Amino acid sequence: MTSKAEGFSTKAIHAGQSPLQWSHRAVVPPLVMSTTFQQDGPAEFKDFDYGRSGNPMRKVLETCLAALEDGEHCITFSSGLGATTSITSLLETGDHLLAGDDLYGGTNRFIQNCLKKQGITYSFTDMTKVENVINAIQPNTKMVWLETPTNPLMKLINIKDVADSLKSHRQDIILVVDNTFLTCYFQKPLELGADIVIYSLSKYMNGHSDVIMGAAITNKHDLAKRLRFFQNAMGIVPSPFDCFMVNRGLKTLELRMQQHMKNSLAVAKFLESHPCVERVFHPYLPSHPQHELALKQTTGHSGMISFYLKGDERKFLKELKIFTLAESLGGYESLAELPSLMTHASIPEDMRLALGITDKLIRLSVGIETEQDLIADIKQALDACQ
Ligand code: P1T
Repeated sequence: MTSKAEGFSTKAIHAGQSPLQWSHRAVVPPLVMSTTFQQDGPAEFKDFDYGRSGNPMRKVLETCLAALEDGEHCITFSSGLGATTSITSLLETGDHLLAGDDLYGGTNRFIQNCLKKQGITYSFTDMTKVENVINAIQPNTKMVWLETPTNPLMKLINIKDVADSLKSHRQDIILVVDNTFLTCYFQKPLELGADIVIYSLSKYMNGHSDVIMGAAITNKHDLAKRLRFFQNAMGIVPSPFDCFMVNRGLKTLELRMQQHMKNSLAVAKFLESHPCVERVFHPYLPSHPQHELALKQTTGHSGMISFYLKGDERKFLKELKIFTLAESLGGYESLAELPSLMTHASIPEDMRLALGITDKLIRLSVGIETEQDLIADIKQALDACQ
């Protein structure tokens, strides 16, 4: 691809995928399943030697993902939590990790259980106020970890403010931003000062709820080199077939995200108007406390909404016909779930309740079905749960 082609979808379709790269000129990147590659002599190989260390399809996907993020290096992993394992392996015994207080339940559980075993300490703080971050920094803090918007409360964290004040304070702290909820189509954390962007590619990036995968993207060569080493040495690699699927999913990321945005805003506005709904969280609603920051920091929002229900939550979830009751998010299909019992059940109860993750908090992943059908489905379930 020439350097002039800079449109998002042009990059998604062409970056690192010129048919000139392979002798048969296939337009769709070839899926190579081979786990090993012939060598001319011992340790004399071309691009690949063994499938865990690298393979053609993974290289295509990583090149495309780096281009979409406007980043230099992308390293993929067998899941989002695999990426988390690798990134936190940059820490040493005795280091401290400071994390946002509202995170995906699995990430929270990882921090509270797996880091301790390695002698790494951690604390959580509400990062919606940048001064909280600075006040919580300890002499041994080596990493700051945040999601924005947060899962499941859709709180926003000002990435640039956090990055600027961290760097003016201490240069050696690695700022990690989980961009799973918005993707590089709506938010570019590296441009705002993050050192590493982490993804669960299982969500919007793949977009079809049929692959579990994660990625780390960075402009820092030293960090990339170490993450690449962990990817291979720890063996947390994605399969060539899954890489093919995610690369294919990226082709429609722009179209899907536009439709997720349109549908989620329509559903959010409808929810706000319904008497059975207490409060709605969607950053592009003017009622969102950080709506101004959303307009400044992002170019749109995905299909993620959470809201407090006044009625019976089990009845509401049972009545839904088009929305499926299931964990996960970011696929073309609409999903609904109850974070307190599902995605965030692993968070200690006191922490969950202090955050406001009660049994009345419902999370929606609004898909790309027809807008009117989604609203009609929500309406009949709300009407029935009063
Ligand atoms: O599931 P996995 O690919 O390992 O990704 C973990 C992960 C990381 N970061 C965020 C923001 C996430 O939402 C997730 C996974 N989340 C769900 C499965 C969920 O339903 O919220």
